[in-house]
Amino acid sequence: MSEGENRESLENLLREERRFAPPAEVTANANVKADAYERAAADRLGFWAEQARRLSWETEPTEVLDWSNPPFAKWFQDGRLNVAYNCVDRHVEAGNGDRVAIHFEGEPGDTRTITYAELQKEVCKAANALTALGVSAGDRVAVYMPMIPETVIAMLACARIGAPHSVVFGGFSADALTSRIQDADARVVITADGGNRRGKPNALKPVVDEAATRVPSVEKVLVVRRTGQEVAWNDDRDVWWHEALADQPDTHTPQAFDAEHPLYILYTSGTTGKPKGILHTSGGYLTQASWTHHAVFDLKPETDVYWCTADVGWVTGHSYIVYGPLANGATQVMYEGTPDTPHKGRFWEIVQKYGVTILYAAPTAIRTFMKWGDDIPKQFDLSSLRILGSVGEPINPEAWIWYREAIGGGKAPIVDTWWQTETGAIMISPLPGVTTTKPGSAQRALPGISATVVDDQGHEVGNGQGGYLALTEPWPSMLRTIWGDDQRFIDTYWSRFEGKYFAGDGAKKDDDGDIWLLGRVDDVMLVSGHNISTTEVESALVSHPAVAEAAVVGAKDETTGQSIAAFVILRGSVDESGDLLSELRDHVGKTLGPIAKPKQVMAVTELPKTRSGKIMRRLLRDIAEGREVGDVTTLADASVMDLIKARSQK
Ligand code: 6R9
Repeated sequence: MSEGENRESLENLLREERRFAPPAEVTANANVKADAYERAAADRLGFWAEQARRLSWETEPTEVLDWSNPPFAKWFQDGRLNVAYNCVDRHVEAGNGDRVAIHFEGEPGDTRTITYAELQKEVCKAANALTALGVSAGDRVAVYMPMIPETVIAMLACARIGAPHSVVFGGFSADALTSRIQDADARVVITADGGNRRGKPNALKPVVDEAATRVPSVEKVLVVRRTGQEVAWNDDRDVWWHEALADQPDTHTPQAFDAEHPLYILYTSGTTGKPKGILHTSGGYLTQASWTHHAVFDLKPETDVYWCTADVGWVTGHSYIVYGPLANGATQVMYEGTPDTPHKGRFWEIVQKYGVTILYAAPTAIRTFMKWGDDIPKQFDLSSLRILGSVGEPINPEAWIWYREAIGGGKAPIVDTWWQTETGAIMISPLPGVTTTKPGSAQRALPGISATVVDDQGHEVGNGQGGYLALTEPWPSMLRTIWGDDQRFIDTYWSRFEGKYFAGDGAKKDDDGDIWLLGRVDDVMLVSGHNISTTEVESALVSHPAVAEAAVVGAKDETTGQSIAAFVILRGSVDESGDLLSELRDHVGKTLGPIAKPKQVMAVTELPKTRSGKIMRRLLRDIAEGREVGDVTTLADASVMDLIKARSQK
């Protein structure tokens, strides 16, 4: 390797030796066993053809993959199916209409129980209502909703009539909503008066009103009444959801669509540039969403109670609240609000109340619970939990251990699932009945998935080395393109390494060949010629008992190129002092080596995060380099930056 190449690959700093074998009873009853890896390796396409048979097809596909025009994949292309039929009707037809599909828990404490039979009726009515509003197959529908059952019903109704939905986070601004409506050219928007957040109604309709004024092509706005708050009304354009559905029959004949028919567009902001409309299609997407949900969460639809705490506006909500679990006939919990309303034990109260067995949450939430302390989950009976999932960011080993001990009773296996909006479904994860887990590592590509770590030249690195995560074979739920921009699709994902998908994440292989995700490559720090991962330095900081959360960035430095600036949230009871901050620097030095020692450590009370809980390091870089703070429109709470700025000027 030349010096240049050497400089480009990530240093391998963190050592984590703890190991956890799967519990014997999970292994004995696991949906997917160790042999799946060998079967899939021997015949990858045959493996996916087998998984496609989990679905009900109107016309069974005979062809698995057409990769004759890479990177434009076609999966199961001569198959035809209806996605909503697969998620709802077939369970009713199989005699499971009385099974609960959704236990809804509103933030104010109101509840609804919706069986599969009831869900079918609602989806049919909504599909009929959309058709009556003039929506037909291929038309795009924007969905701007709180976390309520109507959101799921709206998405399934769109899928049922072949109208791709574009769900926009209920927290995004009118600007963000406007650009997404425009880009997808949606003429119908489904929204609500508002949702409940932090103990009060949070208005949504005014944001849609503003967007609709700016995009005159919006013809109809369908409005769910959730909070009952006052709304402005445009008689030509606005329609109440309950009125539109009231007149409609509760039956609807599902039409089959081609496997490659567009199912949805979901915008991902990335770090720069205009948001990318990630396009997902039907047959391959649903196959992988369904199979991964079955395999990774080991779902037993008759007995499990599953809860994914994500917002539906994030891809995690699409694949692991709507399409995967419902395709599998799961019973799930859906919660409208925030984890600390009305009290900090809300999540655990819900787990206890419904007997949740499988919980899927984000590291940001886990670190927050850790900061609030063990005493809170201890007040609830969490013994029903048997599988714990993590998604969205690398999970720091200390947070992983806390999750396992304080929430999982020291026995529930943790599945750290790596994937992206673009991948559509989980790609790298332990299997709960198979994998001996390692805190902080997503470990291994799932059966049927080909992932590896490559160097700057695109060559696979050896064990113990770092580089870039790449996917080396197409997969069923892969994005098909960026909506309206094939060239950007090629440039963004398929041009960095010949013939491979570039995920944009740094990664390393450990001595066993297991994969550790190291953060976005845009965030990697270059200190005196060494590429250092944000994840590893943050994990080292979080492993100090005084630290609850940490974010690090590389700031311009005259002598070392970049130096490491750390922002830490201290645990509740800790007293912040100059001594402690220098102790933290030394702690990182001892854990990872002197090269990773932060030059500055700043104690803060909040970190800037997106709605899906990802730390926005670019904003912290602005602070560390003393610049004006950049675009904050996708922050969950934009006021956080003022707090941090005020601290940094002290
Ligand atoms: C599902 C989702 C994708 C990016 C991805 C990576 C990070 C997600 C992770 C993880 C380490 C995990 N990411 N899961 N990093 N370990 N288990 O999050 O989709 O919002 O598109 O984000 O999130 O950086 O590239 P999306």
